[in-house]
Amino acid sequence: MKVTVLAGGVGGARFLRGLRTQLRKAYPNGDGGSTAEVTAVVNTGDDMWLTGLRVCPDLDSIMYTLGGANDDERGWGRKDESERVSAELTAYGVGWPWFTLGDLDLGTHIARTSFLRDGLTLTEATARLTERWNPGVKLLPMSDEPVETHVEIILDGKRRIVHFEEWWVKHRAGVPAQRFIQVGADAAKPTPSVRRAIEQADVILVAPSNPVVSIGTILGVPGIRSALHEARAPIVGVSPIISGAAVRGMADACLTAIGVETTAAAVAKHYGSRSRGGLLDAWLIDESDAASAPVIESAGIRTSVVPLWMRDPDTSAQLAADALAAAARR
Ligand code: GDP
Ligand code: FO1
Ligand code: CA
Repeated sequence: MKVTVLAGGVGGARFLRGLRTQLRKAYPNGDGGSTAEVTAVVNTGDDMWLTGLRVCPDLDSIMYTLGGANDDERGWGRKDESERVSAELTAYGVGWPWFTLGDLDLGTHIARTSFLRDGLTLTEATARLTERWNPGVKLLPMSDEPVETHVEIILDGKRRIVHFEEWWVKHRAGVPAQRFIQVGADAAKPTPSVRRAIEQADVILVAPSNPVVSIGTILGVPGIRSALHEARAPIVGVSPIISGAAVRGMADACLTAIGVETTAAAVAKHYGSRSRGGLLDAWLIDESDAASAPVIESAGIRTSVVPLWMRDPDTSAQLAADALAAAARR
């Protein structure tokens, strides 16, 4: 059984951790692992060059979470982290003073940059980095070409275009976004591994990730949407919105910017039914949103009502089980 998951950072990571647990239970290999193969196609739109290093926030959130090294309280970066190097960089005026690269995390960025400078693709560099963490999931950047999400904002009356992280972290998404721009997307393509993961999957899951700047960015790589449309596997999405709110983080600011309401039904309609040219065959919504099921069904998307809060490893595994069950109900 091959499962392919479209994923952003924190929501993607928690969902993948649950999926890994669930597949070990449902398809045990007798050795604590699973005979099922999971491939994550990960957003790289948050990536940037910073202090001379290539930083890939979503890939790292997933790698650290599956490797048991993530700072789960903060949501990103390494647990037991220190920030001595970052303080030095700030003293030199290098990097973004509002964006902290921890000492252990910097090790990852230095290693990645070293691999890239040796001529490895980002896909190859990611494989080399993840070897050490034994994630039990194959991590694939959505593309080997750089794609960076930039945001148009109006600051002090002036129109400015800033990197997504500047809007997200420095401004805490508090300045309204006028639009998102995927710099480099025109020249980007899905890697052969991403194409294979989509074509050969038995099930495709859309993690409860940011619909605009995580999943939307993946779908913006020319060729990915059509590959998904033609895939033989059912495509099941999990709503990142519960009771009209982004569970963690500021996804509502992204939805507002593209004119989509912050509701499970509006996000489902935004993705669209695959039978009508969109993305989804089925959509999981929370029990608190059960009343919106008929409206989603009438948009041509089968709807399952289940608990969507990933409170801990058990609830995340149950959510993954529910997504797999929805996929089996074709
Ligand atoms: P990011 O790249 O770190 O912002 O992470 P993602 O794009 O993968 O996911 C962020 C989104 O995940 C948030 O905006 C939430 O809407 C969603 N999310 C976080 N925790 C949960 C949860 O427990 N359940 C559900 N259904 N969604 C969640
Ligand atoms: N988020 C913050 O709120 N503040 C930071 O200083 C910060 C540093 C950082 C460094 C490496 C990394 O991989 C992620 C980091 N994040 C930080 C998280 C990141 O900004 C975002 O939450 C994601 O990119 C959104 O997907
Ligand atoms: Ca992200």
